[in-house]
Amino acid sequence: SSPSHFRLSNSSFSATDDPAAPHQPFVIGVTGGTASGKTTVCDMIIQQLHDHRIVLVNQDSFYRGLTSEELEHVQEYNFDHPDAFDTEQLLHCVNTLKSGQPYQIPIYDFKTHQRKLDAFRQVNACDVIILEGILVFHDSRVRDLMNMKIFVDTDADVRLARRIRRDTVERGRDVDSVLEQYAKFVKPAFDDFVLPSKKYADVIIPRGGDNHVAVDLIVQHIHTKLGQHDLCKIYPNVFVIESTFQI
Ligand code: UZR
Ligand code: MG
Repeated sequence: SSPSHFRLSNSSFSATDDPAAPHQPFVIGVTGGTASGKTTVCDMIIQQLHDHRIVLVNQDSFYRGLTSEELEHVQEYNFDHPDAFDTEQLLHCVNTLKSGQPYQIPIYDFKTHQRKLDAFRQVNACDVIILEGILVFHDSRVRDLMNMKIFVDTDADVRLARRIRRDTVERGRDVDSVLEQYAKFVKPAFDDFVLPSKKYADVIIPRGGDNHVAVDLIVQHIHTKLGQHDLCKIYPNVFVIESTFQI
């Protein structure tokens, strides 16, 4: 390479704040009530961070498949309770990705309430992990893996309206069953588990995906933490090496 070029690693960020520690992915947790716009906010962040390797891990993927007995009484099953998720496996997934190794994420089917037996989504080493879901702030071990915690705060009536539309159009349900489940499980679990987890947030985004200013600010912060972007702007001659992670 030309001597006029400096060589830098792209990642000045270290999750432990120890300059000698190996670089680890930056982990962002995104939570909020059902249909608050979590996935939209994540998609907007991902679009704007296109120059980094990002993996989106959705807590929904870690729903336990229901047993045949549970399936017989599916109206009684509480999908909004922390026990509905395999949190041990979620921890294993994020820890594996943080250590720079790939992971096979299960695929959950909302129509059958089962995991696909023969299919996975393979995700590879990355610079940023976004961990999204209604209860990702519930378990302190999961929270402790996060470098930045975002709570998407959208009014309950807006969320219910979206939830009805989504569950009938995308998840194969009828309006009556959505409303019944909302009153019986979704709202009480929001009050008991989701809302109390707001206190752990570093950033609270009002109005979810409609809030472009908030998403821009978050993306700027991540760029700063990851280093590369601003260095390229300030020192256009600086040569940035693609990646320093070992797979
Ligand atoms: P988001 N859920 C289902 O409707 N069916 C399932 O098989 C598994 C989960 C719902 C769950 C929760 N609750 O409110 C929602 N119910 O998915 C979480 N009832 O998904 O974060 O995208 O809103
Ligand atoms: Mg979602």
